[in-house]
Amino acid sequence: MKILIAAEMTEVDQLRPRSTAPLAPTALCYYRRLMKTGIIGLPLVGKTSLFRILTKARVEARSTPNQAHVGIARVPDARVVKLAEVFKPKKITYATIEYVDVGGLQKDREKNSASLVPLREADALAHVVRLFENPAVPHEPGPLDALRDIVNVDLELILTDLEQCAKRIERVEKDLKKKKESILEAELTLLNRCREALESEMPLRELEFKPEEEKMLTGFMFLTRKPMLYVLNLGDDEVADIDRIVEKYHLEKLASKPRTAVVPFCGKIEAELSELNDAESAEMMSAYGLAESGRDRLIQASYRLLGLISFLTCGEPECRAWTIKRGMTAQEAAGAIHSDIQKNFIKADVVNWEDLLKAGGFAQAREKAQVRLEGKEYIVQDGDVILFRHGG
Ligand SMILES: Nc1nc2c(ncn2[C@@H]2O[C@H](COP(=O)(O)OP(=O)(O)OP(=O)(O)O)[C@@H](O)[C@H]2O)c(=O)[nH]1
Ligand SMILES: [Mg+2]
Repeated sequence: MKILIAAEMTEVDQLRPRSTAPLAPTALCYYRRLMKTGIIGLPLVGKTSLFRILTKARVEARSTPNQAHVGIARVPDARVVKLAEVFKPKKITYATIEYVDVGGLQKDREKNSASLVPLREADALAHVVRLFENPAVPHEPGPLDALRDIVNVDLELILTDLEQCAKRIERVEKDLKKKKESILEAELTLLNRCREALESEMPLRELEFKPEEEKMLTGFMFLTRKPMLYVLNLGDDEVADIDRIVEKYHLEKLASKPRTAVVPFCGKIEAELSELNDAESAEMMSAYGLAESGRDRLIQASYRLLGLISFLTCGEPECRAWTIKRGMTAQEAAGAIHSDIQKNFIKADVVNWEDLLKAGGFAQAREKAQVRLEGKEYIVQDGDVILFRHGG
């Protein structure tokens, strides 16, 4: 038996870089690829500006339907920063998520199909809703109206899913006429339920499915099944009201729907902040009365909406946040580091990050009996600091 320290984890990880190819969607390997959020919205609402702010990528203004921008954002994590003050590691590594920026949705549904391809592969969607006035930048639907734009874009996604659903129903019905198969019958029942919801303009993310149904739906990559983050892109004159924006635009009902979140954001201010150093941006934020950066809030909201949490590893070589799905066991979480550690898992030493920080190190936390020895079925909590014991 040996206790794995952070240095070994990093080496193992570097020796066998993770594949970026899509993996089978089983719970165990789900998190070993980057989780992806697709940015959508009407034309000229600030999608690419948001993409630039999130990923700090320098991309040109417009992405075309066939040329999506793809970039990675670091998930801000104050816990890792604070722990690094104690462990003074050579390296800090944050969790990451991916964003994809596609062209604006058009009225012509045919033209949209190319934009929608990269979105199908996304794990969640972020819909940028324009609420900033800018006479130099037209807004085709007319005067600003958040709810109207949300309903229209959702309808576009609903119609796309409905088309796909109807096509598959037709195919399954044909096959069933030739030969009765219980698996096809189950699929037909499920698809009919989806069609019914879509026909009543309800996105599939609002439906509850059993795990086996969920599995059946995975292959369809329905757009309205993906968790949805509505990003309200405010004008800078509204930033003082940022905490009351959801009520101001009567979006409370929307915000309370399942697998849905609403985050107000001021693209113009955030774009300026992203050009500044830490001290300057803190000064600018306080001038606007902002408690935290919108960029950080948005990335964290994306992370949560994807159902992700982070556990941490701390040592002299590296303090690191690792991504797992909420509800994963200690043994499954070990697989985020390396499949061998998962396979040969014995036990996990677990301590809450804040207890570790207050104690000032593992030895001190052990003395206070704050480090628990957990087995493979332990459900990992967000912010757990873990040392895996493994054989092999
Ligand atoms: N005033 C103001 N202007 C903005 C804001 N966000 C974007 N713009 C301007 O709006 C225009 C379009 O911004 P983009 O980020 O390219 O919008 P987009 O949604 O990616 O546009 P398409 O990809 O062409 O659909 C640019 O001229 C931006 O400078 C904002 O928050 N406030
Ligand atoms: Mg764009």
